[in-house]
Amino acid sequence: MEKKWWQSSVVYQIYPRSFQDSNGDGIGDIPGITSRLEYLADLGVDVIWLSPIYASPNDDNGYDISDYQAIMPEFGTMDDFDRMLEKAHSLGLKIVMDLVVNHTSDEHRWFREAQKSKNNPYRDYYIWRDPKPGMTPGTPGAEPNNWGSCFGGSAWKYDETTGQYFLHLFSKKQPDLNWDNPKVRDEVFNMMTWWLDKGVDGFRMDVISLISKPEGLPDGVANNTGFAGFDQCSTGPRLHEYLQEMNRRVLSKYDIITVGECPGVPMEEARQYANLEGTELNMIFQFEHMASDLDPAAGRYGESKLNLPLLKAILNKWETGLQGKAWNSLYWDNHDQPRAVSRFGNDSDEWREISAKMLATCLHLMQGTPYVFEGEEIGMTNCPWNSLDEINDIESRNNIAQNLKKGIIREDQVLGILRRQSRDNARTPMQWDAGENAGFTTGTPWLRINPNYTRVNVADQVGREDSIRAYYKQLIALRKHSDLIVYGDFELLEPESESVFAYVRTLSSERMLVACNFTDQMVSFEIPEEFRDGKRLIGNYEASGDGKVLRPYEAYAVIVP
Ligand code: TEU
Ligand code: CA
Repeated sequence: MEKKWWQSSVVYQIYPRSFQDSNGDGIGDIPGITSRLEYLADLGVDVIWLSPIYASPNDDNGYDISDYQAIMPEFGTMDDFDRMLEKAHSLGLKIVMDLVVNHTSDEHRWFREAQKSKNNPYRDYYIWRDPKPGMTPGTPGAEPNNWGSCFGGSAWKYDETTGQYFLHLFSKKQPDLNWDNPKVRDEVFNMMTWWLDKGVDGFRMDVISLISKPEGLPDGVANNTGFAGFDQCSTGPRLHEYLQEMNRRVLSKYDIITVGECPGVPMEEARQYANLEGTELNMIFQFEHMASDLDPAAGRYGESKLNLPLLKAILNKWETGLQGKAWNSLYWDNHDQPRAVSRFGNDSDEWREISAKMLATCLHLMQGTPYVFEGEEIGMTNCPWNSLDEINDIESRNNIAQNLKKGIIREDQVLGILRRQSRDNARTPMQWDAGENAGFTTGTPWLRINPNYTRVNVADQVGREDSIRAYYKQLIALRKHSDLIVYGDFELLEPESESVFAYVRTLSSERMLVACNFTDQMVSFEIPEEFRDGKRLIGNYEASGDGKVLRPYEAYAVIVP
């Protein structure tokens, strides 16, 4: 396999709104990021993925863009961006932008124009349809099909001015772009080229799997959570054509990293999106493991419980299914998901540090490019929300309301679901120290700061050799000097075990065993004979065990030449 720099890289995701405020308005910003670049360089990551920083009315916190070539005023100026980019590059850090082109904000100039009339030159930048024949426009049932928005309700909004509906798979203020229109593709490709010519090092592509809509926009299979349409839109008829055109006209001209966010994409499609010939993207985020603990009837905003055999089966499927055919990404969480240590580990004071290190060992020693979400490296946890009023996230608020209305959940379940599942668990401000507002802001933070910031913060961990952050540094450094970790084949051991996640990596004669205990109990795990006298690469307990058991949340890696 031809080696590429992004295959041995580690990516760190910043949610700018919550990372570091520099001017006391309680909102993270670009100068704040610039002031923390040395912290990231010291961690050893190679690439920083910035969630959107473009002009936006923030209906979906920046994923609703009103100008792709302007910086959101709350985050700073284009000069601030240029200074950050230059300093990042001087520290050997690459900057990846979040490309959100399945939809724009309804405040984008294009949509403002499109809304004016049916024959406006920008009308066909978006997806407009007449009301269902015989139905009263604007009333339930008159929508062009049964598609639901990911944020609750119908995926269609009626526009009185022109008597038509427009499609929005996300919020009403995020109208979907019409990628079948070559003018839209030209606009997007020109914008991408503009950012790449400024020196950015790649793109994370927001729901890129949804940009090609099916002919005739047929009804989808309505599921309990109401979001029909995903099944129809995921990897639509011209998706690969559009990505290959994007690659030909833009991506192939630069030495960059690209990752597509692809909810609902099956293996055979993923092999095409992330093929090793490089005709589309470098890699994708698959989502299957993100549903491994969910109740299918209620979806994201219902009850959830870790199912380790299922989680292992899914990760094994993606490790072996892409091996030698396409490149994998590895992640436990991001700005849309609950915090990893709360969801897959144990966020009690007793077990938080050891289980966070176990999760990091399990993920970072698999095959693929690992992603670290801001705060994951210090074991930040879900937040003990007191009420729905504290929640900012449009998806949480709308889906909880919808599930309550449909009787899928009860009122007395809401707080527990928010504390386990809300996207805001990932969006509480970064915990830098035990001082005022966790060192995030001198003002009033835009979102509640997790009260455990006095115990979980960067200052407590930088310089402490047994900290989670020090462990992440070790893991990240390992990847830099090991083709076995980057390219080795993956083989799952003990698939049925409900407590142990163990696997072997192989590259020519070198083999590595990784063993992880996902429970707070001591469990039996006989180290395979061939690894008995192997060299311990890393472990989250001071000394190695006896090779017959795994202590609570124990993780280690052993290598044999
Ligand atoms: O998320 C896409 C997506 O599928 C979301 O539904 C996400 O996976 C979901 O929140 C999980 O429950 C992307 C962005 O990451 C997200 O922040 C945006 O809200 C969304 O697209 C629309 O741009
Ligand atoms: Ca600020």
